[in-house]
Amino acid sequence: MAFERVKLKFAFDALEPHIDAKTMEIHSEKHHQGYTDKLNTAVEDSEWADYSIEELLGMLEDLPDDIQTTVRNNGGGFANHNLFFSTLTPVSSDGPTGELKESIEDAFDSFEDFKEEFSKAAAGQFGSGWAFLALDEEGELYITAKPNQDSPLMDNHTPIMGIDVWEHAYYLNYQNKRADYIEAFWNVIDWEKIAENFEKAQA
Ligand code: MN3
Repeated sequence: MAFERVKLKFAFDALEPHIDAKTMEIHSEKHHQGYTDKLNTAVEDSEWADYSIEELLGMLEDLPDDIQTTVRNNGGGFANHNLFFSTLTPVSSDGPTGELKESIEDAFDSFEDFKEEFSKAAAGQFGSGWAFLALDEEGELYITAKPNQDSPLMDNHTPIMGIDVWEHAYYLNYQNKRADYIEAFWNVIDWEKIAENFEKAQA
């Protein structure tokens, strides 16, 4: 079965003024769709189409040379944007609660410290890429930045939250001011969905 991208649960303009409608539309309908289409084209009619995206990205070096780079870039883009778009919401709460909150405080001392470290990773990623909150093989939370469309899935870790810092994610509204976009991102995070990702990753 072909890979299908996560669709937005809200209107393109629902995240304004934090993320503008045009950016959401192009990002979701064009960029994310483009990664998805290219991933599907690369694996169609092959045994690789039967694997999950998590499996494919976790075994990149086992893939044939002629599709490895395409799966890395477009499979990575497919997975990263599924995570990104599924964890955005127009009705964001102040932050995590319950077990996720406790685990974040255990790992980063406080939610404020976590926020600061995550924002710093996103701001510090040179050029196009992402910052993630992920679980390692021990189930420990950590923050990492990755270039291009690379993902913690490529280390067989599980990302539960991510911010896209490619210019296509913010340039229309923020131009060169990536820090302002990162600051605005904290207003549109779906903490319930991230808690759900956290729970699944631990299982
Ligand atoms: Mn993007």
